[in-house]
Amino acid sequence: MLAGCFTGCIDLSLGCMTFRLLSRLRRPRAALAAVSVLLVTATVLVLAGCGALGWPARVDTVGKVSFSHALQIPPLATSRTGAAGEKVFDLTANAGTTPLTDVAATRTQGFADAHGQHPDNAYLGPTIVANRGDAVRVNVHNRMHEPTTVHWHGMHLPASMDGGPHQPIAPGATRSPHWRIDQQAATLWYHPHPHGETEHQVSAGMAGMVIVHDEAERALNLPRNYGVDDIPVIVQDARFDSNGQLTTSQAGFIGPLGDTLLVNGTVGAYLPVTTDVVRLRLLNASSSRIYDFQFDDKRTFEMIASDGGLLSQAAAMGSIQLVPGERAEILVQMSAGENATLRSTPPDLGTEASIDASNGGTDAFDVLQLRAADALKPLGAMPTTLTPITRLARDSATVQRSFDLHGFRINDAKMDMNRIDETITVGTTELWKVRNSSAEPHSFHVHDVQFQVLSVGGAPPPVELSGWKDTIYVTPKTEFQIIMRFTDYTDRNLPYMYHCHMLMHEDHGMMGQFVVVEPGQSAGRPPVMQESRGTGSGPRTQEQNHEH
Ligand SMILES: [Cu+2]
Repeated sequence: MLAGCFTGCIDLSLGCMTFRLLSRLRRPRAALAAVSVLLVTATVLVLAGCGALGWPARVDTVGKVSFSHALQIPPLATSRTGAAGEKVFDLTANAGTTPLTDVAATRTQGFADAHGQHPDNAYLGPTIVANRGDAVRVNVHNRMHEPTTVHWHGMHLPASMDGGPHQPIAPGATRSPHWRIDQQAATLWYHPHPHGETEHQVSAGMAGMVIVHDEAERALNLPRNYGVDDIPVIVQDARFDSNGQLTTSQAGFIGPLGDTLLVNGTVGAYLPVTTDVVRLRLLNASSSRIYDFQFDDKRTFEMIASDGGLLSQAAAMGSIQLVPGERAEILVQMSAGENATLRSTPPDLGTEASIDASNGGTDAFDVLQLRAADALKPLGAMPTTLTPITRLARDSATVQRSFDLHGFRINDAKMDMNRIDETITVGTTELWKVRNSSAEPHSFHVHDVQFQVLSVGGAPPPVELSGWKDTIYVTPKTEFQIIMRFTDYTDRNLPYMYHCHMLMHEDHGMMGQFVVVEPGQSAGRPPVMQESRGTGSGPRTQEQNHEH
């Protein structure tokens, strides 16, 4: 047990705590002194046992959740028609309070529809729905007292519209990214991406869903009635202090882990079901936690879509594991009058037992109860053949790159906003070898494109990785080969990002930058950015800084 503590706690969690402390101390000498103190303290604490150290104890809420609150459904963002037929959305980024628990209103941050019924909303955000081919513009006005950005996770769009760390929105300012939706129907999402502040802002509530429709998806008999049979399921874990405020006080190597689940901002949520099939759009919007979703009665469900859209065939599955940032659409058959509980059982992190224990690998949760009405509206037979996926052939890749994930670094480098790490020529298909050479959990997310997984540790990918992906778990000591095609949107100066989507890792620099250039062009220079505030992740008071 103690040996397990040493591996699980000292190497991992302490490493991360050291990182956190270092990132908050500007003066190197002070940082060194702090680390020495920390190491001595750590030794004492380990000798005292692994119990109450700040790394998370095992969580198991199965059978303990009352399901007393109806699942909140994020409102649909309203839009108006702008110049040249643009579909224009107006969002605000807000700080405020939200009644998440019975203890007290929680200080949160989120997005609101400026013209919606809840213009001060400060947890999650409205769902943006658009069609393939739509020209969209999203005006994002920052009403907070801190800078933010809005990244369109999974969206294919120009680097200048991507909302990465190079596109900050200062307090009081508005940024208006606009682009044409040029990808297949999918469940995407938006969230802040300010360098060093992403974990703090996302875990305070800043996230929303984007649903893209297209003709191929509309031609299928799939549940498509938003909030009725087509349900956003935005899953986050949180930890509340005794005052009902969010805290990230307990963290493994993987990052902060909560003991309470929120679905669409609802604790203990149930969903009234009125149709014999429901489509759940599962989004893991947690900062660190990995879920393995399944039903209490072990019923199978049909997985119909991964990050980038529909699979070629519906896949009957008993469980689906999702890392932060990943999505899956599933169809669940329901019988009249029954209840079915979506759970998360201990995920397979592919790590040693001691590492599992401090990184959520032994945790279980009741997530969402589906409550079927006494009479259900039949939706008819669901399709099994969904949409053709053109496979990108391994030998079509003319460029190979390798990415080694270790510590909080990629290829032994920390994110530098002024350094372009990779230069990609437009029109090229590339094969990326992404390897986690450490013993700890990491993930990999690529902006701009959806990729296909060619192999996992040399074997063909499992069915859940058989479609279009933008985020994958990268199992320790395993190489994932992914293939992608860069078709357009060149900009030699403004980069896209690739990074671990465990937000604490990302904030600590586990990220790199690539530009897509014209043939023969070299990378330019990113615009000079002011140094990030460098506060990094971690617990800190989220001030209510509403502009009124
Ligand atoms: Cu990582």
